[in-house]
Amino acid sequence: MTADHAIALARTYGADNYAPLPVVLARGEGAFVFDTAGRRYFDFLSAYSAVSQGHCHPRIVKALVEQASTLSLTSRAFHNDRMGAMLERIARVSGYEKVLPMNTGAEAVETALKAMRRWGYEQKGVPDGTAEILVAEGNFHGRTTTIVGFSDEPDYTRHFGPPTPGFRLVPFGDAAALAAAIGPHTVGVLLEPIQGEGGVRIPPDGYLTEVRAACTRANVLLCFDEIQTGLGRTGRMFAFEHEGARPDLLVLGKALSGGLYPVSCLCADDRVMRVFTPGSHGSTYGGNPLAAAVTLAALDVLEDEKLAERSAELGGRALERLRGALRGHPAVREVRGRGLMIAVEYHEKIARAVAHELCDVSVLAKDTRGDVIRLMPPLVIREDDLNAALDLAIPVLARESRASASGPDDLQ
Ligand code: IF1
Repeated sequence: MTADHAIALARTYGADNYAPLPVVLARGEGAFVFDTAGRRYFDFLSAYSAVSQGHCHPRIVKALVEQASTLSLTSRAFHNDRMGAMLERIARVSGYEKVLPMNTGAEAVETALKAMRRWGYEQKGVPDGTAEILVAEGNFHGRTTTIVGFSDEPDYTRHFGPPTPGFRLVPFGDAAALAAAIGPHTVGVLLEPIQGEGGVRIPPDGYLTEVRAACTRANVLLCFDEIQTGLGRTGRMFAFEHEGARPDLLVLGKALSGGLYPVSCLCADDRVMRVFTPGSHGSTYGGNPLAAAVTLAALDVLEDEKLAERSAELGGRALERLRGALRGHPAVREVRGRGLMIAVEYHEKIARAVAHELCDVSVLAKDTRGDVIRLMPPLVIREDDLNAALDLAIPVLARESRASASGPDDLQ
């Protein structure tokens, strides 16, 4: 299939809810993807960090293929012989007593919201129907009606109302403002430890610790959405480890399956997870044997290949190189990052144009919020490949003049 034909089919039969770069990918291997003409690109998005283990990792592919021809789906009406091992493994890796498996990130976030509300009514004693959950300005937690209802990004929310009540926005990165917003009906706080879509916004040092302390003081549950930051992306297994601020609920997705299958989950200790009783929550595909086999292999790869450590080392060196190359550049506001989650922020909304130009030099990266370019290669990338990609990307990132954003605005 030619690229033009593939794009024409998507335009003709697809909903118009994305504005992708004009590249049609047909194959992936490790840190590389290849288009329909066989041209090789560095993948510097990693499917928003879902492909941290690299494209088509042989160990994960093997687990998928073997399990697919053995047993794929039973539903939770019956036990299956693979789910338990997955739950045990996630519990060990995360350090929580209990794990509730779902499929997409948004579903796992919804699971966390339901858990916090029930805990609020049944454990904290908040009057039924009045629970409030605090969320951060600039948040991104998925696309369901409830979740977009508390987003402050008009592209995500416009005309999808009325919003689900019971959520209140507080400024991101301001622990005092968050503590002050906690009221008698507050049952939980939901945050990304580093905001991904918000532009790789890293909160000030001490923020996570102070938020943790404020929640403990007020008997409010703290939930971190580590769907994007988790599983090694920021140089630790979880971003909350940078401050030792262990949340009461932890939401994981994306790299949990290394990009081979949608797998997400909620992790929590029993005092929270026990709010779920038979019939109160579920999913046809959640916890299926295929997901379990893939997740076990994806976590094997993460641990055996020490991907969190790689992320810290390679990310630290890449950040230093980018800072050196872009320091003092008139168009660049800031270069920031944790591990291999790196962003270049410009003064103006030129990031979409930069993404197009990076694509031209065979580096696939993604703009967000108009002024930020994210650089997030798979954590398995070899150091010489990372340097080769930076050799290509830096002259583009540092280009002195360019017409402002070409093409439509960033709509993911
Ligand atoms: C899209 C962004 C990234 C997430 C966090 C939950 C979810 C996501 C922290 C929902 C998903 C994705 C979804 C994708 C674009 C993307 C994204 F730019 F929109 F914000 F990664 F940065 N929590 N993020 O980042 O997970 O239900 O999608 O499995 O096009 O919506 P999901």
